[in-house]
Amino acid sequence: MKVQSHDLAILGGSPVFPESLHVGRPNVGDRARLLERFNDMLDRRWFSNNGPFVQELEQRIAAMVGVKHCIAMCNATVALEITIRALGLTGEVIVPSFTFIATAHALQWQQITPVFGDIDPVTHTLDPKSVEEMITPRTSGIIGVHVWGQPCRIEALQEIARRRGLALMFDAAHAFGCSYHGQMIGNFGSAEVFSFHATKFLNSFEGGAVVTNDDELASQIRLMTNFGFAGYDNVIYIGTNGKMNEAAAAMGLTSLESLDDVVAVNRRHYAQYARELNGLPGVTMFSYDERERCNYQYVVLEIDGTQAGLSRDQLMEVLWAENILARRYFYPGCHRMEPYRSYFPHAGLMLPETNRLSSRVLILPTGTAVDAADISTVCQVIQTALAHAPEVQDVLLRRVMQDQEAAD
Ligand code: T4K
Repeated sequence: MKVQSHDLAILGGSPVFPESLHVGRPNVGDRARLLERFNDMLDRRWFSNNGPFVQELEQRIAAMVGVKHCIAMCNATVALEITIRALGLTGEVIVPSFTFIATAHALQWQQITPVFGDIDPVTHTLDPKSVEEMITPRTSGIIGVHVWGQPCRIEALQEIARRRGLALMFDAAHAFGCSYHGQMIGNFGSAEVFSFHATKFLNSFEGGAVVTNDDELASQIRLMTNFGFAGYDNVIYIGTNGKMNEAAAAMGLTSLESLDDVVAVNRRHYAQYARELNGLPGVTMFSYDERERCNYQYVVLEIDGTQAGLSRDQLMEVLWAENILARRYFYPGCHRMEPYRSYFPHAGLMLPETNRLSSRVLILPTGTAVDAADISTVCQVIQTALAHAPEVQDVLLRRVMQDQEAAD
């Protein structure tokens, strides 16, 4: 299908997709196997509290990542909260602002101040130089985020943490199945946290896990995840309820079994996007290191509005008009969301790269819910819109003026 300028919905045509094309559609895996597992679970009448599926999932993840301990949890946000607490973090902790809000909230939720470091424009992860600048006497730790599954500058962060006596952990929500210098993500810092949310590479509907090689930390986290119970009627620690249930673990196991297929699809889509968008002025695709293992779960564009002729937000309007629901992760940055915006109104002055990237980044649909024809259509919409940027600009500016008049 060739998309001409008069076909563009923003210029009066009909949307190319009659139904929404989402970023983050879950991968389903082997449905029959999942239902079989649900039946087993129902027959067993064991639905939660360290059931056999949870134990199997933990063992298989630990083996795949090559870590000593895996503690499955209800989601990555609670997993972050528990890990932060188990590590004894207090005062201030340095995190990127360019992350999902959960990274910052997991700290603030327990009265620890997230101090936002800037990012490296190449890796989109914490810039070690900025981390150094943010350290104060109140700093107790650093949380690096492997955004898009792209590993942080791990050695540099390790070196700072060691030299300054700080704890180091990683939010690896995006990075299941990824490696750094040949070693699987999950082995770095004191602990790493994966997300198995529906939109993630490995999905358990909702879920997450903490992985660590530290025996003591692992047993503390396990206790905290189950109210501090060390056996019936015996609470030996403060805890919460972070448990993964059996239905989630059944989905997690089924998803784990289809990961090779999912990564093959993601990789093919990533290569197709790279090919079909290649050479478009002002459009750069985030590229993954082919020497490492990678899940290719995110297709990330960076739009330079001056060169492209349309800003990221304008291009997004074009795509949404076609029912292509591209996303602006992680706009506008945690520091410009509440409560941080009110707490630290000037934080942005220290975050030029975060501000720049969050105004330029656009995530496109991938995964098993889209096919090669969908991707070609998405790419053609982008090409046609940019080739007719002045007309598109005109329509969008007129819309803004009309909206303003209506508001006055
Ligand atoms: N750290 C980082 C770096 C993270 O990115 C995240 C989560 C976390 C920590 C916390 O992990 P969890 O506590 O969630 O385990 C989505 C996800 O909800 C969120 O898990 C994820 N990061 C973030 C990057 O993306 P939203 O605000 O985009 O959610 P939502 O509901 O708009 O879903 C995204 C898209 O997926 C939609 O376009 C629709 C589609 N979708 C979603 C669901 C749930 C489906 O098609 N089917 C579905 O079942 O945050």
